[in-house]
Amino acid sequence: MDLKLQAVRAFIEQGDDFLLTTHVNSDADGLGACMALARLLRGLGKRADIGLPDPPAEQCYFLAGWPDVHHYTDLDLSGYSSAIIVDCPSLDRIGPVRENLPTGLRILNIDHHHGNDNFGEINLAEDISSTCELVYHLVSGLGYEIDAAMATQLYTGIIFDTGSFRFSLTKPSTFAVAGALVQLGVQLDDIANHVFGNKSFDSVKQLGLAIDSIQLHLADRVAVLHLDREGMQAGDPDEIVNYGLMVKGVEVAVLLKEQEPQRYRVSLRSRDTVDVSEVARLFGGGGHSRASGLRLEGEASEITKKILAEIGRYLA
Ligand SMILES: [Mn+2]
Repeated sequence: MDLKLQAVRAFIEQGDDFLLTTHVNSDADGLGACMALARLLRGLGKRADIGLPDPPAEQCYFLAGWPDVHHYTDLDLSGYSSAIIVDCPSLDRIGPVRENLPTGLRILNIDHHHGNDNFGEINLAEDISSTCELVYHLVSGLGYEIDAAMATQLYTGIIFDTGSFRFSLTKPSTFAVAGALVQLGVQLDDIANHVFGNKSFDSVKQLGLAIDSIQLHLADRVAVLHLDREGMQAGDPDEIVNYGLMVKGVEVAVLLKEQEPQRYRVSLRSRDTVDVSEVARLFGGGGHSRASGLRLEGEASEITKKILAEIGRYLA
């Protein structure tokens, strides 16, 4: 792992005001990493603000620094000379924040997505469980202190992105980092309760709707779940797609989410054999080999047909 420690140290030492942001529809990994880095920078006497393209990931509400998480329009972006952009394979993932970045901004890109396009002055893109794991390696490599609050921010991102250490990108190093974070004072059960046991009544009902919609295709190896406009009223539930993989024999799960009339965000999850990032890229999306996403417009039945045709080519 090349952490480019000297370059990152210079980037931090030479900047005074840092903007931190992550992808649209932020999650606990991206936001946890932003929160940990903001805490680090403030501890060093720097100005560090988190400005997100849309509402923050709710799983992070209990973390230190939550009241300081802003929508980007609440900040004057022209006032920053440095930015740290996390958990994004490309700059367009930060949505409307991108057009509002000041010219001459120095960018540090910290990410763990396959196919990161190396935007930014310094790029740390590693094949690793989570951006939060990468941030741990970086902060400890630089020799900065990690307190219990920062450890909690990082641990939250790690358990979120690894599905509690279940997904294939979970490596021995992930457990080593988690062990170190527990040593630093992380309360495992408390975090799990906040992250996984804190859903609204409406979002649990939404899960029921999605499960009720499940259909199997391609010799029962692909599960498709569908939430229409009405089903989406409780919010955008990325993790529901994983329920498709609970079905025995299913290799790929697909969740269609109708965000605007006939405009869908589609989440893909793969158990083992299919690289769903390749499928997503065929439609202009992206992600990881086991978890990816894309957007398509049209009727749900047509979208399902198109995606199944491509998945079918990968299901040998
Ligand atoms: Mn991530």
